[in-house]
Amino acid sequence: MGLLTIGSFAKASRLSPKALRLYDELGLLRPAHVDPVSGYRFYDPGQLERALLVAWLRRIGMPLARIRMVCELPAPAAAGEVSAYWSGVESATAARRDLAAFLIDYLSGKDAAMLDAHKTLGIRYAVRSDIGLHRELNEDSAYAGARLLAVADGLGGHAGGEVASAAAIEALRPLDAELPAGELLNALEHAVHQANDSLQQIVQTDPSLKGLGTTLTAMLWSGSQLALVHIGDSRAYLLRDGELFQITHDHTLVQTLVDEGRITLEEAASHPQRSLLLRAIDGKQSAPDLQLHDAKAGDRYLLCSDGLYTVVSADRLRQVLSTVADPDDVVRQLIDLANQGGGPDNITCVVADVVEL
Ligand SMILES: [Mn+2]
Repeated sequence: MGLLTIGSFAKASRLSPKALRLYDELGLLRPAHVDPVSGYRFYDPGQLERALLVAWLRRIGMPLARIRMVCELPAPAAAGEVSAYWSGVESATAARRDLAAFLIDYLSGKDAAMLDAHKTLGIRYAVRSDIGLHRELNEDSAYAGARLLAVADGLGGHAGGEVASAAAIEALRPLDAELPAGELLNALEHAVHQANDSLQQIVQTDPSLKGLGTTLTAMLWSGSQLALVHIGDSRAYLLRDGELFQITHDHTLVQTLVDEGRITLEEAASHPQRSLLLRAIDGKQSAPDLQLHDAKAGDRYLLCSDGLYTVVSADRLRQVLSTVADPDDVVRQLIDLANQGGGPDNITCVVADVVEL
């Protein structure tokens, strides 16, 4: 079969000639031949598959630069890339859905009515961080105040981890103040960007710290609303009505493999690359997950670094969280459990009870 004109190829691929010209300019799909005199583009029928792939990827909203990358990959790797792109879309959509739900309530006047009803909600909290039994430094940092709770787990070694996690907490600290509920997510996102900027500056000032980074999982309260920001593999859990829910999603390679059905949770626990992070605040770019929740009296939240949950099972966490009343006792017992389990890593826990004052 001979070459197709751009018109016939457009018809066969259901892409417009205008789109085909754009893809050519972007290097996504070069014509098989361009007439040197007329400049007309001609396509090989064998290019149809790639054209369709480009069209499908466009339809799911993938940016052109990423499409170019996917097109160059062998099929299994391309499948993984599409899957990763789509989880990103879903988590961004979830954050927007929560914000939209909040705005609907807010604009319907529900929030004004609830403000009074919930003025009496507050939190009782405790925080504890422990070096564990095998590390020379504690690279975790944490914060707990009346409106802000945060855990950060630094990475990078050579004291870089400590510096990074402390910088993330420093960027958040000013948020522990009265904020309107509508500003919680913006404030958290802004603080993450500031943390990212300050890591960038730290590395510029001291290049030996290159490679430093930190996880961050933090919650901010206002009235009956609670906003959560999360990046990396520290976690937030909610204990409600005796059940324990993990409300953050680990940004790790193994979690992605589990999500894609390639390995089981049990295999993830012993995977050689189980600590490999796909996202962190590292001074380059930071794309945190953001969520909004309704606070309810009786809820208990746990924020922790991976030094806790890799050693202490979810069952055991639930048991302690649901039977020990005082947050101070809870964090102490959880850290003891992690150390009894070998304490391979730094362990940091923040526990907060939502209470009627
Ligand atoms: Mn850790």
